[in-house]
Amino acid sequence: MAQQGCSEFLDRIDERHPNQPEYVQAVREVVADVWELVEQDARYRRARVLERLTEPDRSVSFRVSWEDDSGGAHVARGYRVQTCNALGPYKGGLRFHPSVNESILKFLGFEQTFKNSLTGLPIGAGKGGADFDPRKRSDAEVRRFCQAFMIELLRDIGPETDVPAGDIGVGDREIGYLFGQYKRSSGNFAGALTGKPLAFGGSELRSEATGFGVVYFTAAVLERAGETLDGKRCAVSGAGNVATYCARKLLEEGGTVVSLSDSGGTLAVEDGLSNDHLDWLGTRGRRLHDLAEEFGLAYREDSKPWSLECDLAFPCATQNELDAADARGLVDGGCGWIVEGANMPCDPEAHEIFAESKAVLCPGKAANAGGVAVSALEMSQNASFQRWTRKRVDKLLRGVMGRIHHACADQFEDADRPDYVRAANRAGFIRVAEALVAQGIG
Ligand code: NDP
Ligand code: 2IT
Repeated sequence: MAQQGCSEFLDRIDERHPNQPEYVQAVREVVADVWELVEQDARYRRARVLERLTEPDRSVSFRVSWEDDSGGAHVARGYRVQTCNALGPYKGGLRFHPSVNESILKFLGFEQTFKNSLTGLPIGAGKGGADFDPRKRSDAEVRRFCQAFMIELLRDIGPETDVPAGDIGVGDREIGYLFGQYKRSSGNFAGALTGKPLAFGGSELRSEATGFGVVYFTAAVLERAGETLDGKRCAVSGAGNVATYCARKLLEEGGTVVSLSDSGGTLAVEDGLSNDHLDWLGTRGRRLHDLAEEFGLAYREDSKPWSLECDLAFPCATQNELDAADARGLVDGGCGWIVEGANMPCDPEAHEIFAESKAVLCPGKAANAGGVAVSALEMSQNASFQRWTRKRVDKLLRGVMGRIHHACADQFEDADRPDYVRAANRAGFIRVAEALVAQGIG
């Protein structure tokens, strides 16, 4: 009966969200793990908690017209999905990438609901962005795009309503331009965005927070298994914000980072990357193949890092980047832990392969929550006109990642076979479900 109810619910999700495969994938993964909680609690069923969580509160899309350096006009599509504000103001990043569409933003907002709940901080969930590609544009073009985007987004955000931040293609530079336009148009110097540069309202460690948090979470997982990162071989994908700060912290903890990657291929470094490599890459616009050329390293075009020998794998690029063949390669090669720095990087078939193996999969909604957690700390600092030290923010970040690990461990049904995916889904769901019940139907 329970199974039938669950599959009928998922059939309705398919019908209500046609042509939105990423969204349906994210919902299926969570619903499978929390269905039993809903079955067991009449309050959740009466309040239609699952139906409400799977329908975003509000979703807007808007035209963004902007001008390139030669005076040519362009039209992009911008979005903001306000997923759920049961726990606090809508909170989540903006993504600028040509692949952006409503399905991807709805999936990211849905994941964000459970992630933000797991942090224990007062933040709801949302996601936004545009199908604009900043990688191919000059600095002036990026600035004009950000200004045009913010003029449209402005009416929907604010420090107590919805607080966007960065994601793929949106870093310090873009947040700076977006904030400048928000401030000019609204007349308010308010914390309506996080990830701001330190000079004007940003928090210490926000840039590093997601990657560092991934490693703090990993250290807790390994500690529980009686292990440490020291001497472990770590394959990392991506070469952006999350991947590079994850790699930095892995080096600090004694790990050997055997790869980074981007949409063109993989930088494979048998003896491990060094801080010098990461320093060189840190300069805006530098690419992995240039790094390979500069230091005489191997860049393998059109390949992923998952065939490299490793103890841990850190997919930190994008959704569904790791498929069944990759998962099989990792498991057969003896990889023991897969820690998701990106959102939903492992596809459903990869999940099945990991579940049937001894490998432990740590889901993004737990492992990569450090970024949004420090965003929430930035909101606190802005609201109280304070600026905290790096040491204080780092201590708070470590505390949040440790508590997320505890919240997961409390949910394990078989302590010898920790299922972090199920545990994170359930722990994240309970807090937000209780809030929805307590706040009444609406
Ligand atoms: P960045 O834009 O800084 O970097 C993205 C990296 O991933 C680039 O190296 C990019 O390569 C690569 N990449 C992007 N799309 C693809 C693709 N389709 N195939 C292969 N490689 C790709 O983004 P972030 O590091 O901020 O984000 C990475 C992931 O982490 C995303 O899933 C994001 O949602 C998630 N995340 C980010 C947080 C943050 O605070 N920034 C917080 C939590 C999660 P190329 O340059 O060649 O496109
Ligand atoms: O996916 C994510 O958690 C982010 N992109 C960060 C969101 C935020 O509001 O800091």
